[in-house]
Amino acid sequence: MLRDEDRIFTNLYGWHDWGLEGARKRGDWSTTKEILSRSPEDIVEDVKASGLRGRGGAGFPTGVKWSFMPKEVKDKPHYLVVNADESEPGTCKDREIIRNDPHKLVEGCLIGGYAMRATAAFIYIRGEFYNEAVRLQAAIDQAYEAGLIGKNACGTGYDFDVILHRGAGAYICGEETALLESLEGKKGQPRLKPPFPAGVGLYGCPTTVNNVESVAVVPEILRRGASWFADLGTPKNSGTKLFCISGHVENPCNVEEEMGIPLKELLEKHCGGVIGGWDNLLAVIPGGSSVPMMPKSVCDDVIMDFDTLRGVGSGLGTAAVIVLNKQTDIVKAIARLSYFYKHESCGQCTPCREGTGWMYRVMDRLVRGEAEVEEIDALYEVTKQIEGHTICALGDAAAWPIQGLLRHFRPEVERRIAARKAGQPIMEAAE
Ligand code: L3W
Ligand code: SF4
Repeated sequence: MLRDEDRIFTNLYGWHDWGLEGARKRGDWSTTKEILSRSPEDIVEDVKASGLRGRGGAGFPTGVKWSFMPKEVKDKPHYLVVNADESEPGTCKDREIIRNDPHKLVEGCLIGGYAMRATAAFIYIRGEFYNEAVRLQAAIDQAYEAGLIGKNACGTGYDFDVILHRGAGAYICGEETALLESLEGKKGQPRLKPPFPAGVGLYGCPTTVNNVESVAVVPEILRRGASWFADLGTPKNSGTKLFCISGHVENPCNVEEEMGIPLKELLEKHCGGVIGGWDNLLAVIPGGSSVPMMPKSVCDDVIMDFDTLRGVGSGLGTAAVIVLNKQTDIVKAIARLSYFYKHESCGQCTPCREGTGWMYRVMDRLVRGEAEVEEIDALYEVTKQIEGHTICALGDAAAWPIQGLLRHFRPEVERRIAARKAGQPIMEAAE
């Protein structure tokens, strides 16, 4: 269990002042000038040593990503871009940081930007987060007024701007290169990678795109020391993590916990447990809708970190834990996700554009049992044809929930088809 003194987000629930004065009382913006007196390389090495892995879904080591940026500024400026387009179903953690602890993000932008020799940070915030955008802009304005950012930031001689940009409601703009296109004023469609943003990013300049939580924890890591963060969690999965727990638990919530906490402990300690008790659990989607679900048998002993969850065929993703109990219509739930991915596909590549629509139409029929058993194999085959064959990860994300359904709950899908043919009721909950 995470000790209170190791908690980074001490205002997660907004019980205290979000503004500069409150943030300073919680330790934000203290010793920032000293941190900026260190060399950029030194800061990057510390972030590497902390073991921090990206909190936006991929879990890529943050310090390593920063080290991909050119070591000198030549003909083009460097940029930091913060991905605040939080749209992954189930995910609502960056929203709370922005609402209640926006100065952690602004200070993180300054320090991260300095470490990558950037002239500015662009924060791309989900368009629907209107109130959060207002709050974040107010925090940015406070930081400018106090001389913490802008010209001669924190009295260091370093000039650094923070610019907030609102998105317009497309999930795909959370993909880092679609986000860059959108920021440039173009249609938000992913670019082919490589080149990665560190080589060719915003306006063709070296750019690093980081998630809100990844950036917001950096000041605390540098203040408390890389080894403090590295000692929390499990090997190669260090630190604390914000978990967003939704679905069939007594008390859905956001909570900061140590990486590697057992799933059962997470749900029972913070959420009052599964509705109907642990034995009433059907499955958990542990990392936002884009990762495959885990049946209860896996949930019993699993711990919550990137490598363990990948090892059991799922993923930590954004750590948005979606709990499904035995009263869930699991086929309908996955069909709803299929609709989401069909709706959000940018349409740029054929397997995703055509495949997401095709998968949704089959899933929609399977909910009612209106299919032939042979179509189950065809559906699985189509998911395999999409997986790994598209420009961005949305294709995989659309395929994986269906693969998870067919892997773990195929008997329920077959039962519906048989029930339909026999004229029996279809909508029974799966066992
Ligand atoms: C330079 C190389 N840079 C990798 C960088 C790359 C990116 C990061 C990770 O997608 C996943 C996705 C969602 N030289 C590099 C390099 N990089 N090799 O490292 O890259 P990648 O491709 O592994 O992931 P990604 O494109 O960032 C993120 C999944 O997370 N997801 C989360 C969705 C989250 C939201 C949200 O609301 N926050 O939508 C959940 O599972 O499906 O697979 O920066 O440039 N050689
Ligand atoms: Fe667009 Fe889908 Fe292709 Fe991604 S996989 S680029 S969302 S069509």
